[in-house]
Amino acid sequence: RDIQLVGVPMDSGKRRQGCLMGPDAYRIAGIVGELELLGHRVTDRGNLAPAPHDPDAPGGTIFRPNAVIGWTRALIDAARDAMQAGLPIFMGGDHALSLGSVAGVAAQAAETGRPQFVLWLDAHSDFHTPETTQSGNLHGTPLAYITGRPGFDGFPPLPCAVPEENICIIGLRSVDGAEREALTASRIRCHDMRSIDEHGIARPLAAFLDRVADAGGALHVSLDVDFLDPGIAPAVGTTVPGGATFREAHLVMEMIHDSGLMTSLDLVELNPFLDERGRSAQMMVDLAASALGRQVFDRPTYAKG
Ligand code: DIR
Ligand code: MN
Ligand code: MN
Ligand code: MN
Repeated sequence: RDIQLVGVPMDSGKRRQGCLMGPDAYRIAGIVGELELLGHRVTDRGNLAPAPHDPDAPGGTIFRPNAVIGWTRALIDAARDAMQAGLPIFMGGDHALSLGSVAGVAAQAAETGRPQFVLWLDAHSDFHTPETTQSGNLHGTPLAYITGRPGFDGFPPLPCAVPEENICIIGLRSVDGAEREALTASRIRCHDMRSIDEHGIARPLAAFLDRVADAGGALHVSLDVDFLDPGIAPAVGTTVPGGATFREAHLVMEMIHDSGLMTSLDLVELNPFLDERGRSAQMMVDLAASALGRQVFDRPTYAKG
């Protein structure tokens, strides 16, 4: 496949700084070579910059809203462009980049007549609006923006909302009150860590992949470092204990590969300043490689649920 690496050194989605070093950490961890080894053509499109935006006043309840708006604007265009050239991997940068990456790929899918699906691998549900957020950090809001929830004044109008029923979240273990209420009222499929403990991670994923396949959908995968257990990926500002294990995470990626459905990927929230000799960056590159075909033996179809 033609893989398009898009560096997104975005740090304005939350107060703890360091994610702007993410794209370079993935490069140094060898993402280009690893994907080329799998037979892909890889183009590194370099790092994106935000669109011109008003300066953010210090203080305020929301952290750097105008910067996030500038990034969202730039990302919608960049995502559409990169989708036309191949399979984009958005190398973050914090999770606020997904306001733009998902909005852009969904717009592109709509143009080719394909419904957009989103697999959200995260400890958090990121379903706050700027009105319900308690932290004021917009990295907690992308799923609300891309499903068209109100409250995103000043943000680019959403070219094409993602239907709630086309979204599956796996890995949940930190959901705020307002998010829980909104999620319960929504048609988003949610799988918390308890349900993974009880039923395993393969079954809900296989069921979701079947739905994407049946619909002929485009599949965006958004991988937050904090989906993983902090023991295998410490380099994220919002670690939550009890995350996906090494094997659970790789199985998810291997099943995504076998499905042949993934059309775009976010690697988000890596903060190299918090890493231990690059091991979290390496972990994320290895997971991207699994999603793009690294395996021991070929498996023609993923195990159906
Ligand atoms: C929290 C944390 N729910 C917030 N969100 C994070 O700031 O709204 N998402 N870390 O990945
Ligand atoms: Mn997140
Ligand atoms: Mn998270
Ligand atoms: Mn949630």
